[in-house]
Amino acid sequence: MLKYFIVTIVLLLAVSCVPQARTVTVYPSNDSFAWEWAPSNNYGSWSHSRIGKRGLNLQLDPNRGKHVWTALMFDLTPYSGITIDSAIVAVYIYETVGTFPPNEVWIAKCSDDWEENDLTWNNRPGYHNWLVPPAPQYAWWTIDVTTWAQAWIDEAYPNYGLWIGTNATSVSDFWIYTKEEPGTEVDPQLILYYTGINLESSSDEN
Ligand SMILES: [Ca+2]
Repeated sequence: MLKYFIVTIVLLLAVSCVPQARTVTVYPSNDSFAWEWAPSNNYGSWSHSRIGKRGLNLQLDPNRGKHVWTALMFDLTPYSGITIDSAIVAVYIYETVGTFPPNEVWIAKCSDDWEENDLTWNNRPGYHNWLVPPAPQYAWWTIDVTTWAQAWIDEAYPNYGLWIGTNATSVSDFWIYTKEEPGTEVDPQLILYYTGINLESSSDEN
């Protein structure tokens, strides 16, 4: 009997030491949008954010809208030292105007710091960008940011967050929730996939 007990304990220890594939979900520490139409306005406390090209009133807008970009920042300092297998940004698109402009929407690392209650179009940070896959409607839009997330964790690149924006010429408008939306079910997320010990997800304080 004792032999079986010892064998069981050894097997349990062996299994617990095998690295396991895990995920951790990080919610934004800052989120907002910047709108070329109202370039000195701040939207950091709003419960939604936007990506597109839109005016206040399409029929009255001689320029057929102005660009609007979403800014997201995720605090990764609790995860210092880990090596991730991959990372995705996920935002829930709950409203759309127009069609997603192919090859004109991008995700970008912000090149300077910003705060959600201060960000405007006029003071927006610069960016280093790449194009992203088309967004769905009324569904999660996921974008691979593995390389950037590992660089932020390693502090190889300053973590000033990212933009999701467009330089599209056609009118479109994609709406997502922000961390100000109650609960976390539809908040923007950075999901880290890694192998190792269990880590705690962040909260959004709302
Ligand atoms: Ca916000």
